[in-house]
Amino acid sequence: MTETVLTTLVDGVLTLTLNRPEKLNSFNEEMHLALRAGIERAHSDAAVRAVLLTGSGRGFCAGQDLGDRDPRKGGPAPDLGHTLETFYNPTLRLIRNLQKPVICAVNGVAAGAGANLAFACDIVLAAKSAKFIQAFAKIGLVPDAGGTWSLARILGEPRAKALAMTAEPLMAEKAADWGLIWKAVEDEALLAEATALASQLAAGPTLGLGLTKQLIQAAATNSLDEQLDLERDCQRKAGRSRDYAEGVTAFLEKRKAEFIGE
Ligand code: LHQ
Repeated sequence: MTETVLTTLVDGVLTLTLNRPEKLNSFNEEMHLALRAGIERAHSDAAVRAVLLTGSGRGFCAGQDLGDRDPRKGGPAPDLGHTLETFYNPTLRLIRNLQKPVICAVNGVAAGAGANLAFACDIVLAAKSAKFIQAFAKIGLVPDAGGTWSLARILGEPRAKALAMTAEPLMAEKAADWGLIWKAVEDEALLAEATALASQLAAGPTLGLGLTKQLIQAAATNSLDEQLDLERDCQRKAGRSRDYAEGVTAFLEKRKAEFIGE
């Protein structure tokens, strides 16, 4: 049977490739579980120092597989809240809580929960031809997979509401202009550029990068006082890491630091 998520580990980069290209990598149960297993591995496997998430074929991810619950078949209405609680929400939380960088390479259309999955990642690169669509309004749903949270925080209410209510596609370059993603790159360059970035981060001071992620995420809800305290605590941890000692030693010896991630 074809694997719904292709997994490789090279030089500390765990690449997870959504792999249902004929369905634009929309999520069925199997792909949900496979993606979650990949992120769980990133949590537990010290050899993983960065994650790269991308899609195979011409799309990144078209959200939930709508064929899975065909209303024409009749029966009671599905409990979509249960689907979120069981599948999407645990994965979103795992990505946000992972103390390692998660890079997303959006290789093509990202629709519905597929778009919002990308926005949950730490650094998002997208092919210039890629577009982001809050497709939910077209099928009577609300944005999920953290979309209302990300869009409102990153874009503010006016743009978040317009994107969500119109389901108008947002092209990659505009998404970058609006600060929703890190950058839009030429289609042919996407994978190489995203892999190079992931490799660079995987060779970085993983503990410090993880703490940096934690700090920036906490800033949205912390007061300045709380954030200053948290920075103190995180810097204390970072200052005790082997990578800090190596970084300063390498600087003094005028050589490139060799971080081990601890
Ligand atoms: C698909 C899908 C798809 C199945 C393309 N399903 N086959 C959470 C809780 C529980 C349930 C509900 O959902 C959620 C969260 C969500 O994500 S809701 C939002 C679900 N996603 C959408 O509404 C997007 C649906 N797809 C589209 O609007 C279009 O396919 C886009 C705009 C993504 C791409 O358009 P095109 O480039 O024109 O491609 P296409 O439409 O021709 O799609 C290619 C194939 O992929 C096609 O199959 P076929 O056999 O005809 O070649 C589509 O049926 C299939 N596909 N999305 N979500």
